[in-house]
Amino acid sequence: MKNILVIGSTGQIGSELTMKLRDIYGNGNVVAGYIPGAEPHGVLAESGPSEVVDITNAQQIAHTVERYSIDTIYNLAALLSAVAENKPQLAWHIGIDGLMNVLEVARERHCAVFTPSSIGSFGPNAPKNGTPQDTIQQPRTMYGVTKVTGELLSNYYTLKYGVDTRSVRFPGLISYVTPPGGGTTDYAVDIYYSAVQGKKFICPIAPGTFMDMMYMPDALRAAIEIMEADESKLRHRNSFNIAAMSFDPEIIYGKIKHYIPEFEMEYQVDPLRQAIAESWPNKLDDTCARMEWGWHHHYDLDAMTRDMIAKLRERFKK
Ligand code: AKB
Repeated sequence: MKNILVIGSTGQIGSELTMKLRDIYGNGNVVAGYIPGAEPHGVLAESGPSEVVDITNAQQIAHTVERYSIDTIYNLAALLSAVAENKPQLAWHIGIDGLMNVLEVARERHCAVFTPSSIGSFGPNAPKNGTPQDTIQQPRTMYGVTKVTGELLSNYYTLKYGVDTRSVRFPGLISYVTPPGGGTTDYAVDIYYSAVQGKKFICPIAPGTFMDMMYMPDALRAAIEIMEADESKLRHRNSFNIAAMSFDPEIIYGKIKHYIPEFEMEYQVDPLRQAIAESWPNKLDDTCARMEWGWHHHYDLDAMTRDMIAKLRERFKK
């Protein structure tokens, strides 16, 4: 039985991953780590233990790992790409100084560590279509710089100290539960909220800009399956390309319009997000994840759209 600490448990991924981990490993065995001001609420607060764990505070991490005999840490603390571009020093402090704290505690107390990377770890010099697992990673954003550094640092701790570090490069994640804050792919979440609420969507990303995307249930499964994977079969660790679908704003708009014909969209391109999006791949090649640990996605754009619309209609009673 695992004892798990989720750092960043109230964020976009953490709020759902913590609950899924509790379903699998038991409510009492999954600690929701949070920072003051982002406390867990509702079922997340009531279903299991929670502790203040600021990733920039090594003592808080060590104390919680000790107190709950933690053996696995999901490190989800990060600033998303557009926010990180406006606060690069803070993005480094959380993404890399924070990761170093986690890895040091993991080394001393023999924990496995999952730290997500991203499609943002690639830059304009990587092949755009079918971006390979192992290729040039020269991002031009601070978000990407922290993601590549995080991949290398995690691999280093495995090679040097034998810490069991693993991760995946997440595409843009789409969910009806907790909204993302300050990412480049956020438009692909916001568009569903506008459609279901009967509002015209103002799209900040230009037509023709393709990015990888994934429905949250697939992303949660990936994070859990990579940590459960047979270590002897892994040739890679940090970090695996994973993919499910790739689209531009026109394609997702067309798909939603199929189910909500009156839906309207207009473009007002945000230069910062557009520049970031153009520097990222169009579509990753995730063959290595499929071969080494059996990764496969369940949701394509159509299945995701039907589910998102149904869940949001239920929420907004439309
Ligand atoms: C972002 O847009 O910053 C994230 C990501 C793709 O890593 N969703």
